[in-house]
Amino acid sequence: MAKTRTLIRPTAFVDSPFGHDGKVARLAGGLNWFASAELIHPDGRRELCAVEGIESRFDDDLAAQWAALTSPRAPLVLGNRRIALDQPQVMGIVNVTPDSFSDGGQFADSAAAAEAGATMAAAGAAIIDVGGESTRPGAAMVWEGDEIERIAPVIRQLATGGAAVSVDTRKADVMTAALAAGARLVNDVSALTFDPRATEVVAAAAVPVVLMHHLGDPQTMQDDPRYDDVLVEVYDWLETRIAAAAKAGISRDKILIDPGFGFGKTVAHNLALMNGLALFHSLGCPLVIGASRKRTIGALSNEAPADQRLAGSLAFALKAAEQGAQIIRVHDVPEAVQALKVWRGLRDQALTPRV
Ligand code: 8Y7
Repeated sequence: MAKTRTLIRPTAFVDSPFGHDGKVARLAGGLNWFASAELIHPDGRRELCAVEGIESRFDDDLAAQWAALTSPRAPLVLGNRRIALDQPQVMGIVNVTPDSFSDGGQFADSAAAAEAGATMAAAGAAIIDVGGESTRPGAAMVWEGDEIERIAPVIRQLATGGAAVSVDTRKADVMTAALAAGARLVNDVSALTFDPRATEVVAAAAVPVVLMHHLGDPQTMQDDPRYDDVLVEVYDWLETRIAAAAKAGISRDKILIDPGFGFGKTVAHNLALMNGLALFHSLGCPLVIGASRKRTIGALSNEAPADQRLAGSLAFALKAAEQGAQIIRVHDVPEAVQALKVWRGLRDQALTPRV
């Protein structure tokens, strides 16, 4: 894919903006300030630029990227809930599947699954993401009717109890059933590319949607994925998907983006995405990231199995927070919430002017 433009990746994060007027910029209205940006040129060249005076380098396109990068994100409205996006929020995972890779088959029935979701909400998860089809590498497809039967009662019970619920699905009919059951956010790992009717369902319901990058389909996505520059290619792909969704009538302020950790990526690709995550804020959408219990953690820790990847999951959650990710999708909610509260305490201390 030909790259024709320069991108801006925030880097050199500082503890505090105080005393650094004009030398630092605030990332997406959140808790992070940065002193430099890496300009990623079309030929792949990286150029480090101080924030001070960086405007002198801007053409119209870079000025628009900069405005998106440094403007606050509006709160996410899910039914009668408002989720502030000026700080990282936790999305708790409830998989109602017999074969999810890390927690498959853990629930005896829908009441037990809903109970687990309610416990996550009580522990501080802002959103509960309910899914009925495993999208792990090599997973088989699930028939819509089965998927609906698995998730609808769980969503209904959680929504009735007051939780903000998202539905993890790629299928229009499942989205429709989930929205009728009370889900208020669609999390589509195919970014509305899997089911030709999914876009209209989301547009008509006027609910927010997470558009996630992936390469290939779940059956084959881990067969030798290749990129020339994973960060730039995922960025361009998400930008194209945002434009397509907007053209189809989904309001831009209802679009969230996710680089799709583990979806058609090698360990090196995943790490490059995590290190460069702040780049994606110039797309102007809240950023969702899910690395919880994923294989990259095993690859970096002597092949620890999925149920022994909590510490690595927390390391990635903190890295994501540091790069301004607004929503962090996790299995282990109390642990992630605690880690982020400590991170938040550190940020608040640094952001309190000395007296
Ligand atoms: C992600 C996801 C999965 C992710 C978003 C798993 C459904 C595999 N991963 N949704 N879903 N982002 N937005 O490990 O990374 O949970 S399934």
